[in-house]
Amino acid sequence: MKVFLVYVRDENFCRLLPKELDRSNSGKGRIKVMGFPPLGIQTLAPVLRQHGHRVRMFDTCHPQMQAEHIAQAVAEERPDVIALSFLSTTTYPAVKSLAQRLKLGAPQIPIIVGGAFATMNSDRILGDCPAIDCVGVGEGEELLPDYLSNLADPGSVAGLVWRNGGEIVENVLRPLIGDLNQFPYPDRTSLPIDFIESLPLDVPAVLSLDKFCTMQTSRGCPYACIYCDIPSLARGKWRYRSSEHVLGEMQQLNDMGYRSIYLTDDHFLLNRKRISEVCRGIIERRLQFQWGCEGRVDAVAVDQLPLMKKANCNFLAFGVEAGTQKVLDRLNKKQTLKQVEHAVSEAKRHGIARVHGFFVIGSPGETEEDILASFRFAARLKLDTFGFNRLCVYRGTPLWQEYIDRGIIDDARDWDKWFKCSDIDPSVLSSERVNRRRMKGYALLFARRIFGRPIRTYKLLRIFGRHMKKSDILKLLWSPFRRRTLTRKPDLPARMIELGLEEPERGAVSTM
Ligand code: B12
Ligand code: SF4
Repeated sequence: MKVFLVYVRDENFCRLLPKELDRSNSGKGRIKVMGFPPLGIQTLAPVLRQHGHRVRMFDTCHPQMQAEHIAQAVAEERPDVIALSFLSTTTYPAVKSLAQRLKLGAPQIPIIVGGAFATMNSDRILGDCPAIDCVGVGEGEELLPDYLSNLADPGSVAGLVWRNGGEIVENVLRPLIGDLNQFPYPDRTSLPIDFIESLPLDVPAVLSLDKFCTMQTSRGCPYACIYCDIPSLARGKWRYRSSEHVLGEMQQLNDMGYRSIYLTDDHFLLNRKRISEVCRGIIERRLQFQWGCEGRVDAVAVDQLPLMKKANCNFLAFGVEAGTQKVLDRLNKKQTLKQVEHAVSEAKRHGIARVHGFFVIGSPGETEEDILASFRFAARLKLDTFGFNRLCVYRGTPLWQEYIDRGIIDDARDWDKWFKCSDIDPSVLSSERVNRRRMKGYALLFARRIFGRPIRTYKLLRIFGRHMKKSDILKLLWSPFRRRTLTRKPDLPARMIELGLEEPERGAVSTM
């Protein structure tokens, strides 16, 4: 069968590399993009080929892979199935409009969608968008080939949610894949796109012009932070590929010339032994790339950090989240400030070049003083970079359920939205106050950095300065103080819209 695999992007998180930065040679017909590769479709393509299917991939970050081009390719090549892949709530409107367009041109070709948001909202999507014929819930490696073999009998495909006439049918849940080592490595060559190691921000922040890709060595996370839907997506399990399988892929990437790899694992740092095996393998094989990953501070196998450094790990991102224990506990983060300090200082002591801290502000119960405490805490830590985002709530998280229980969110009407907590929750400071505190906090943090650690700050700016214009570095430094304009702004819950409220009724709804 012929299958079109289309990755639909959130355009806030990718950019074409500006011409003036495009110094190295790309192959003929290839473009350069600052962003993350579409690992979902790159993973599924070779699996489908192994089953004997022909696959064509599209990624909407490519200027020649926009809705009209995909529609034209559908008309010319008449694939048997169109599979749309996307990650988050923010991309759903684009997926819907693409599905409608493709369906209009080729009503007989089935359209199946999958990915994190689709998994959490399968029945709602089918109820909402007639152009989409079915949703694949969860991992696609076994589900998609099964679906292709049973196009005439969708009822037999575990994990499929589909439309039987007017009725939405949810088949039995497909079990999680037991052995993640059984699949071929992702296809990173068929798309005519070279991804550049960069921060996908509104200012082009290119970190290196090295060949860059992402890789996933494990899936899931056993924790239950209230704002995260990974535990629900991965059913509370952490599953991993063997170190040999991971090293095989790393060897391939190394031989293909990749020199920068980002591990998109939800929690890479969970298993000491595995980290050790992977790192030793990288060292023994003399693999050339630099790599980075994310993880929890309490899991850092401190004794592995020297080995990680030796194995060319140059970036570590920690979910720090807050600088007060009160807020950490409210978020059910199950970590202490002491653990944060320890992990960050050990990572720096062992020479990890860039240690990043993810923070959230505007959490339930957080005061202005708590926000400032987070900035002060960040200033004390030896972090190289940090991001302070306002806490958001997505369907599938414990916080979403809490908001339903508190009467803030109406699941039936709000399911396809995402919210900044400060816009909807009366127990959260108003967005205006959060933003004001953030500006103050950033000013404090920058001042402490520049005057307290001038050499480190200079070195860091030099990393950015290698590929960025001075004016862009200034813009980047200034960006925390500017208002960001997202293509799709967060919504308000149906209840607030109905009542004509632009702010939650602070004090009127009970807090938990
Ligand atoms: C890397 C990453 C990013 C990267 C972007 C990656 C990219 N390609 O553009 C960056 C940092 C830019 C990013 C940004 C954002 N992200 Co993000 N991201 C991730 C992360 C950590 C890994 C994604 C990944 O590489 N997975 C590996 C591949 C192999 O998995 P996959 O794509 O899911 O594909 C598998 C299945 O889903 C399925 N599948 C996929 N497509 C299809 C299609 C069909 C037809 C079928 C049957 C199956 C199928 O099969 C694949 C193999 O099993 C995930 C967490 C996660 N575990 O998924 C969060 C995650 C997807 N992101 C999330 C969010 C919220 C965002 C942002 C909105 C954050 C923000 N507010 O700024 C933005 C918007 C992203 C967007 N829409 O493009 C949430 C989504 C929650 C939700 N309900 O919406 C997640 C789940 C994280 C979380 N903790 O909640 N993200
Ligand atoms: S935020 Fe991180 S630690 Fe918390 S549940 Fe999600 S993946 Fe796990």
